[in-house]
Amino acid sequence: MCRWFDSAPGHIFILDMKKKIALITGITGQDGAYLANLLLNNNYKIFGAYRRSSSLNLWRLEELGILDSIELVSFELLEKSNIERVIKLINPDEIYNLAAQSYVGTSFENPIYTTQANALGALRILESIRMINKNIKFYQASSSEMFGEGIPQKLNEKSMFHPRSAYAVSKVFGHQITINYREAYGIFACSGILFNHESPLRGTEFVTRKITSTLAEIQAGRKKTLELGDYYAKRDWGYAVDFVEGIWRMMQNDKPKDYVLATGEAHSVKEFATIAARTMGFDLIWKGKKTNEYAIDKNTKKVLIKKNSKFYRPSDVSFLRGDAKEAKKDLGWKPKVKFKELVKIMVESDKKKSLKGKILQ
Ligand code: NDP
Ligand code: GDR
Repeated sequence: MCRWFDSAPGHIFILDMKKKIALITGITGQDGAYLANLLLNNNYKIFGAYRRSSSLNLWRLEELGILDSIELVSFELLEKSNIERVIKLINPDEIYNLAAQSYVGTSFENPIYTTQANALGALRILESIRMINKNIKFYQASSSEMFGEGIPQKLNEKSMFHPRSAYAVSKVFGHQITINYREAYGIFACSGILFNHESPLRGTEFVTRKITSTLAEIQAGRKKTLELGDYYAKRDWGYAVDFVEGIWRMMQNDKPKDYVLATGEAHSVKEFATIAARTMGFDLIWKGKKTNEYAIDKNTKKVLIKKNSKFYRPSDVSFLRGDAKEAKKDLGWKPKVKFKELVKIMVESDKKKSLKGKILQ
C-alpha cells in the first residue's frame, strides 16, 4: 500500500533530517514517475502531488515499483489555498512542477482550462514560494512547443518563441513568469525547455505510444487499424529516462538557469510508425498519394495504417529539432538513447504487455 499524506492543518510528521525533500507535481504522469524513481535513488524523501479523481491512476508508479516509497499528497493546480497548505506543511527543498494539461490537441478544445492549469498554475506555485519560503528551489516544465513553427535550424535557449496552440502559449507564460520570479525575488527558479521525450510510460494519446500500443493490439487481434493525422510532422524524440536526469541536474546547478534538452535529431511520424511496425513484426507496404496515403500488411494485404483528418490540429508545428549544447557544457548532460533504440524499447514493452493480455494504458 502507498502512503497518503494528510495536508489538513495540525498534521505532524517526522522526517529523516539528512534527506532532501522534493515535492513533485504531476506524480501520476510519465515524467513524475521517472523523476521520482531517480530522486529516490539519490536518497530524497518524495512527496508526490496528485489531483483527486474518482479512480486515481497510479499504474506508472506501480510499474516502477516505487508506489510504497512515495508520500502522496492531494494537490490541485487551480486551487491556490491547497497549494499553499501543501507547501507550508511539507516545506520542501525542491519543487518540480511537472503537472499540466499536457496534451496539445486538447488545448484547442479547452484553451481556458489549459491556461488556468499550465500558466496560472505555475504562477500560483511561484507566488506561494515567494510568500512562504524563498529558499525553496523551483523547476518549471517548459516545452519545445513554445518555439512553434518553421525554423529549420536547431533550436536553443536563445531561439524566438512563436507558440501555435493554447498549450504552447500557456507554457510561454509559465516560462517567462519563472524567469521573472528568479529576477525579481532571487528565487532559485529554472525551466527546462524539453523536446518530446517518450517511453513505455507515455500516455497512449501521444503519437509515439499511440503507434506502439495500437500496433501491439492489432498484432494481438484486438484492433484492426492504426489511424493517424499528419504523417509528416517531425519531432526530436528522446527517452524520458534520460530527460529526467537533465531536469534533476538543472536543479543541482550552481546558479538557476534555463536549458534546452533534446537529442538533435528530427524524425517524422511516418518514420516512427514504419520502424515500429517492422520491429513489431509487420511487413509494411506504403501506398497512395499524400492526401490518401496508407500502409498495408504485405502478408495479409489488410490496411494497417491510414489517415484520419480528425487527428489534425487547427494549427500544428511541423518540425522541431533542438540543440542541447548548453546543457552538455554546464551540466554534463547528453541523451544516451537514440531514436531507433527508443522505438524498440517502446515496441517491445507494448508487445510484451499485450501478449500477457494486459490493458495498454
Ligand atoms: P503527463 O500528461 O504524463 O502528466 C501530466 C501530469 O499532470 C499528470 O500527473 C496529471 O494528473 C497532472 N495534472 C494535470 N492537470 C492537473 C491539475 N489541474 N492539478 C494537478 N495535477 C494535474 O505529462 P508528462 O509527464 O509527459 O510531462 C510532464 C510535464 O512536462 C508537463 O508539464 C508537460 O507539459 C511538460 N513537457 C512534456 C514533454 C514530453 O515530451 N513529455 C516535453 C516538454 C514539456 P492525472 O494523472 O490526474 O491526469
Ligand atoms: P506534441 O506530441 O503535440 O509534440 O506534444 P504528440 O505526440 O501529441 O504529437 C506529435 C506530432 O504528431 C502529430 N500527429 C499525431 N499526434 C497525435 N497525438 N495523434 C495522432 O494520431 C497524430 N498523427 C500525427 C501531431 O499533429 C504532432 O505534430 C508533446 C506533449 O508531451 C507536450 O506536453 C510537450 O510539451 C511536447 O510534446 C514537447
